[in-house]
Amino acid sequence: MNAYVESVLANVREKYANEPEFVQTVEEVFSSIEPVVNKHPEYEKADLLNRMVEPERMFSFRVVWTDDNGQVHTNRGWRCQFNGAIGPYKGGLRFQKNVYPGIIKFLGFEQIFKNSLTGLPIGGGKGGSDFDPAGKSDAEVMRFCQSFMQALYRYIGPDIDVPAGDMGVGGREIGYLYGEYRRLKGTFENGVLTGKGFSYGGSRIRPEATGFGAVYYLQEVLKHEHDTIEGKRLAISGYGNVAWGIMKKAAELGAKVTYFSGPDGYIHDPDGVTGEKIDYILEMRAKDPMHCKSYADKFGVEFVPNAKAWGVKDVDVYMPSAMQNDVKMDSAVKIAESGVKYYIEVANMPTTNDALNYLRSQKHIIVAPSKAVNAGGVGVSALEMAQNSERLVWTAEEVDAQLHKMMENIHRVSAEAAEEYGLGYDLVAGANIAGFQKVAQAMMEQGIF
Ligand code: 2IT
Repeated sequence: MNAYVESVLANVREKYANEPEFVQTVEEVFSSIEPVVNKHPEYEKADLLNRMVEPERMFSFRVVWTDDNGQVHTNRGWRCQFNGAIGPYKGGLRFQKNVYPGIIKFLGFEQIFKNSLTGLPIGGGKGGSDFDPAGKSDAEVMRFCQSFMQALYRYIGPDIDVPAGDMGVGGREIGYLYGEYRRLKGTFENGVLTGKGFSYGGSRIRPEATGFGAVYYLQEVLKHEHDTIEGKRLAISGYGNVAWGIMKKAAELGAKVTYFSGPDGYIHDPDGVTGEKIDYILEMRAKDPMHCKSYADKFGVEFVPNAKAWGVKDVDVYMPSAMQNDVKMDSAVKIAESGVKYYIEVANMPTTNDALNYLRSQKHIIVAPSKAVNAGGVGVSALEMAQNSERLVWTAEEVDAQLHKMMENIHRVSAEAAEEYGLGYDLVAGANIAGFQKVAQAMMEQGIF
């Protein structure tokens, strides 16, 4: 181990012992970039790595809202402006009961390297709240979003920090957030948020972008292996927006999602989620984000309660697409034993570090990291920003073509970075190295701060 990297990791482990998800992502990224640090001794003198793990700015705020019965509630909100070296801070907002600074920081740290990989000028940021959207009425969500934006609006802007959605924040929430921003600022600065509705500056393909991008990335991996997507059976987790995009693009390209899951268990649909079933996914998600069993009832397929599909053998690709630390060591062992060749991470940090390293050590498995695979989402967000600043609207075909090119590039630069450092076809290390190099160079060139 490089002594400088080792000392930074020790520092992070000690200082942030109460933020385990953040420690986990720093360990994951920095274990890959050792060869780069070996090659650049000047990084230590500039203390580049300790600077990188400290957000440029992070703040918390009070979010007070009134429910439909007149009861007042107080939640916490955060925004982490992690690294702005290559562009305005960019990253989603997560509204979920379990959100605390460790979650915001892990997501923000991942976002730095992911955004760098897109090749577009966006820095890394993330935000959110411990607000629990479950069971809230539209009016309650609106009041919450308005209050959230009242606290945040002074600190964001199209050239400052551009939030978007993440778990618990979709088109509806972005609409309320943007409405409040516009009302408070008195300007039509729609480049301040992405994931907007099309009627007020949203981009075509943004709702599909993360899922579509993941499938385009998968195609690049398959191409590398002289294989094709045609006929491939995919086991994914989750049934949210990202899962929906994967289902749609997979079906379009002659592949199919045969397993997916929710918090209540998993669905096995051997015919694949296609046609009207894809539309039903959206409907089911909007109605009940906690249960997917109704899909099995409606379409007469198997539902296995309280279980995940990790380890099933009748698939070709695994794509964890639900949430962080979804795949732990026990699942990783089952995945390896299943004989499936492709393990393509989609959700942010879906694999614990021990499980990820175990899978990477299996010769018969190709592992692709989420920060590359899911980068199409934020990549199209950057295209939305470009359209907003141009005051233009691009067609779905134009956006999709750019997304496709972006994913090819991300795969290529990752593979090349790994190759350059003698690591073979290591997409995990390659993505970390490629993402890191650009940010490191920008920070070195901009002086010490
Ligand atoms: O994790 C992510 O990349 C996102 N939630 C999307 C961020 C964005 O700014 O579109």
